[in-house]
Amino acid sequence: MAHRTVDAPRAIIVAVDLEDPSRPIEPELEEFFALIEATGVRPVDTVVQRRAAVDPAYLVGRGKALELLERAAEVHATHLFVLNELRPRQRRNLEKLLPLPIVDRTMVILDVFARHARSREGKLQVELAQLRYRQSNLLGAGADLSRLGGGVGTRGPGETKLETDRRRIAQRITHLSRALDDVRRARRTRRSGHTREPLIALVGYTNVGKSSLLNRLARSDVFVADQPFATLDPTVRRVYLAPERYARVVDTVGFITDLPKDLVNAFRATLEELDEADLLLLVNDAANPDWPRQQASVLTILHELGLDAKPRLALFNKTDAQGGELPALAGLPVSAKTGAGIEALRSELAQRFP
Ligand SMILES: Nc1nc2c(ncn2[C@@H]2O[C@H](COP(=O)(O)OP(=O)(O)OP(=O)(O)O)[C@@H](O)[C@H]2O)c(=O)[nH]1
Ligand SMILES: [Mg+2]
Repeated sequence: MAHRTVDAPRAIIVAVDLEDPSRPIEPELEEFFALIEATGVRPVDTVVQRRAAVDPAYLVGRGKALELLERAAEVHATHLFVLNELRPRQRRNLEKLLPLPIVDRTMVILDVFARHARSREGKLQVELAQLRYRQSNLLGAGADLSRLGGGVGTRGPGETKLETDRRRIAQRITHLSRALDDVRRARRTRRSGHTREPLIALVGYTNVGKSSLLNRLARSDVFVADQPFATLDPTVRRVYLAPERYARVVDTVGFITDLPKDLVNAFRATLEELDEADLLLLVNDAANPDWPRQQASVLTILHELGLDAKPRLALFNKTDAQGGELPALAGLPVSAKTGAGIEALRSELAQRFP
């Protein structure tokens, strides 16, 4: 046993609950914990304040901010994580009050993306989104994740000390954009050589089991994990539908509520794969009581991507782990884990692509 342990960064989380009945805070907080854990940081305490509107100066009221300071010291927090969108003024004020680096939700999502990107295109897209976010939020060296060491942001673009020099950030952005164009051109050329087999895209909220379904359908071995954004790069597998009939099924990045704009833009090219799909398989997680909220976000994002007219088929995955009743006819029940419903799905697809 090692005597010296490297302590994982410890997060104190702050959130304002706006008491909007259409947006209960619990599922959003739970999702935030999962995102934070995926960056290697341990959530140790949470401070939630209910109020009608966020405080323009400190996000929470000043009194609550002082309480936050106390609690952060008590639990030996190393970072402050903020659930709500943080304006530059609120960030600056909180920075003055608390001796902790501040990390917002977009930065967390970007960090998870950076950890999981494997392809050259994926890596370029994430670094570009991180730099753009830093630029547009005027995050100075103080807010730079990569200087914290340990968990958050160690995969960020900061290794090259770019953060100290805005002009070099701009240059790096230009360089990355060009490199990305090259990679995309190459991908397009590759794609134009493809067969006329129908293209089916798995879409849905992160962690609903899209990659697991692909594996079930294609008997493949694509990476699956119980964490947000396990998949970043589009993966295509050939799937058997019926004798001598196959489709190509593409699995891609999952969606999340309030997907940061910089990320939607960064991943637009990847998501363009969806434009070419003949059918979208809309995957829901039947075992997650929060699925209606997740489904609503997915529909919003598809709308923003201009994909409203695309034929779709809704699926409810994880039916093996689901307790309550599913709304009748809302979608095809399947389980990637047990294989239940998979043959029904296969024949439904075969019917759609005769
Ligand atoms: N019980 C149960 N668990 C499942 C099922 N399908 C997937 N899972 C689990 O759900 C978690 C997420 O599965 P993934 O296939 O990685 O989900 P994904 O939608 O590809 O997730 P991202 O790529 O991260 O967006 C894993 O722990 C899977 O083992 C299922 O049918 N039943
Ligand atoms: Mg996946």
